[in-house]
Amino acid sequence: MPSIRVRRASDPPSREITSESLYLRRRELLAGAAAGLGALLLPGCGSAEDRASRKAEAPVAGGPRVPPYSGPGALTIASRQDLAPGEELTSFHDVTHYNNFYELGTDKEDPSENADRLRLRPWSVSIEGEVAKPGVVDLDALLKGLPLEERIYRHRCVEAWSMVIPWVGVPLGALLARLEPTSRAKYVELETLLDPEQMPGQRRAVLDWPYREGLRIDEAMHPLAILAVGLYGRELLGQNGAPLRLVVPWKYGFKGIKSIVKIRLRADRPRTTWSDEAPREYGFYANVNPAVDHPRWSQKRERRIGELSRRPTLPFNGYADEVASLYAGMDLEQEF
Ligand SMILES: Nc1nc2c(c(=O)[nH]1)N[C@H]1C(S)=C(S)[C@@H](COP(=O)(O)O)O[C@H]1N2
Ligand SMILES: [Mo]
Repeated sequence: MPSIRVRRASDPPSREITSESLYLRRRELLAGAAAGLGALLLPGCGSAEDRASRKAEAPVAGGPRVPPYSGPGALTIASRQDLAPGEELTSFHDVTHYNNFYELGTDKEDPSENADRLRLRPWSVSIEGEVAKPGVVDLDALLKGLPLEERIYRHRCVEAWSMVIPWVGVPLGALLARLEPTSRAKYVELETLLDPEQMPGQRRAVLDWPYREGLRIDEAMHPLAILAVGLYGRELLGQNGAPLRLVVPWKYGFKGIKSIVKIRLRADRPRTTWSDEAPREYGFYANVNPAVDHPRWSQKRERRIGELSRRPTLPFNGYADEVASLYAGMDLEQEF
């Protein structure tokens, strides 16, 4: 993030206030248009990959559900989610081609170009520290029996852009419970794969590899925190952190560590990559907070990828009702 230049789009004129019925009718029209577009894209033209991204090119607006997916890598999803009123999904193409994953390159298009270097199976995860049975576990065994849930979350990068992403994953809390944390476990530390063969970005000391992240145990147990294995109904692609990545929607995107190979329960707070790199710029908590600017840019507004205008950033990325109580009594300007 040191190399980021935030685009300064001129602020848009304030939006017209639309009555609810007008708004709902507009949603229906858009949903109808999206369905019609899908029907026109007949199979047989272009690769499956091409079709999938083209079909998703038009943002899915106001449809009650994420469009069903049955191509390669389709996941069996136990519970699906409706799209919140007024929310539009960011297109599959944008979600998979505008990425931050410095191990695969520092430009936004680099991760999608380098993702095929990752060997996603077999994949093992080292379970360490304050747990009943530490050890190295195969990923499929680790997740076995945990029903996959679809979670449509806003994603707010610290660089002041955002997306709406239909993740597929399991609650982090459910997985941690399985590991039987000891009473001394107060924090969770997560680590990304270290392998310059698969991750060419690690050949340069852009960051202190491997990428590390962490959460307080109560944050980790919060029902909104998930480990994602997919998005848009299908297995994660390498660029999004396959085969296992963290999603904590009320925090800046850099907390969402990708391609996880280690989960360590700890009594003390773990060091984390970005906060070690620039402690004044990236805190341990990294809760989305429009009242605390990044030292080099404002956090008051954000650009939703695929849209022209910028929108206000919401405290805790709009999840304050669910998560603000985790931080009761804390000074969020100091502990950012
Ligand atoms: N290992 C690792 N995890 C990472 C990053 C990274 O560079 N390396 N970038 C972070 C940042 S800054 C963001 S915004 C999100 C981006 O996730 P996405 O590309 O799936 O949208 O991943 C986060 N996780
Ligand atoms: Mo980010």
